Amino acid sequence: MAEAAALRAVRGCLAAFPREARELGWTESVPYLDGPPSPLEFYREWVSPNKPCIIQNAIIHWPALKKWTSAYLREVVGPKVVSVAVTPNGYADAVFQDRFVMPEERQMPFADFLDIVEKKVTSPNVFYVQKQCSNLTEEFPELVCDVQPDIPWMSEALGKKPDAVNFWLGESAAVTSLHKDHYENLYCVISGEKYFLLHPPSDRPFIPYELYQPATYQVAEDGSFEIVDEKSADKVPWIPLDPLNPNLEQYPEYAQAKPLQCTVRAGEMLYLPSLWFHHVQQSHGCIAVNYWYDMEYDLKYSYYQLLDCLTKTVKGL
Ligand SMILES: O=C(O)CCC(=O)C(=O)O
Repeated sequence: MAEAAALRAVRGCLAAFPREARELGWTESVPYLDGPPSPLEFYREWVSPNKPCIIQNAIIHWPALKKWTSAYLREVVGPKVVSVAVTPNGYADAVFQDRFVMPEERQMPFADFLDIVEKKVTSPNVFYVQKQCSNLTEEFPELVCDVQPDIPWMSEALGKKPDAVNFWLGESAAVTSLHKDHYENLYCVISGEKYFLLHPPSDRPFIPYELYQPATYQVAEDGSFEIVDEKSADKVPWIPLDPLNPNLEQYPEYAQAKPLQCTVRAGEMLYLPSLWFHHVQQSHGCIAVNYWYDMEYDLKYSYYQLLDCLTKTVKGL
């Protein structure tokens, strides 16, 4: 009996925690800075308190903003074979049919990919250059000189260089499902717009996770997609919920979570702090580059682990 009462008390604390954290820390919308901050200021005002912001006038001098037209990209990287995530529905790395399904990683000339994005060639599938793992430097080194290899004030603030610099170009139907990671993420939009839906780490008690069999999309001979299990791989914990259309009958706690939504426009940079949940969409053909700086595995990380562990325990996952 005493144990049941203790469990109820822990559940109550977890349910109250997101609101308490919100009242202390977050605003209703993502604030704007009108220029790049000093390293110390950025660390003190944003990284240390783990708060997102949109920084204007930080990348407007980058040649990429003017140079990265379709014609230029075709000329510089058109013939190159690059990795493109292909899915039938726009969801790569997402829950589908009770599996965690990863995209087909198709190797194709970049110009063929541009033909699809520009609708010169039609395809029923959804294409997204989103390989991560520093695909800007690994797959598109010809483009690095049009941006920067790192963001100097961030590298100075954190005392390190980014672990990865990624290039993103995709169709509007390509969606990145809600997830979180351990990077301090500086997300720079070169052209078009990105649409972010964010939850602070403190919303963890309201965010459902389930364990899923990992699987990959594979194209069959007739061009249709099969979902093929990665049999030897461990199950993957992932968020099944679509925050734009949440199934509140199945996940009633999510009704209490309050997402922040923001649009990041060409020439702007979003600071997306580590451990924040994010769901990402874009305007058709949007191009972006982001910098992943590994987070500090400090007390913030340990507290999040505790919150995660308590949430899983009371939910029985
Ligand atoms: O731009 C996207 O589609 C996803 C970006 C993302 O999830 C990340 O950088 O962690």
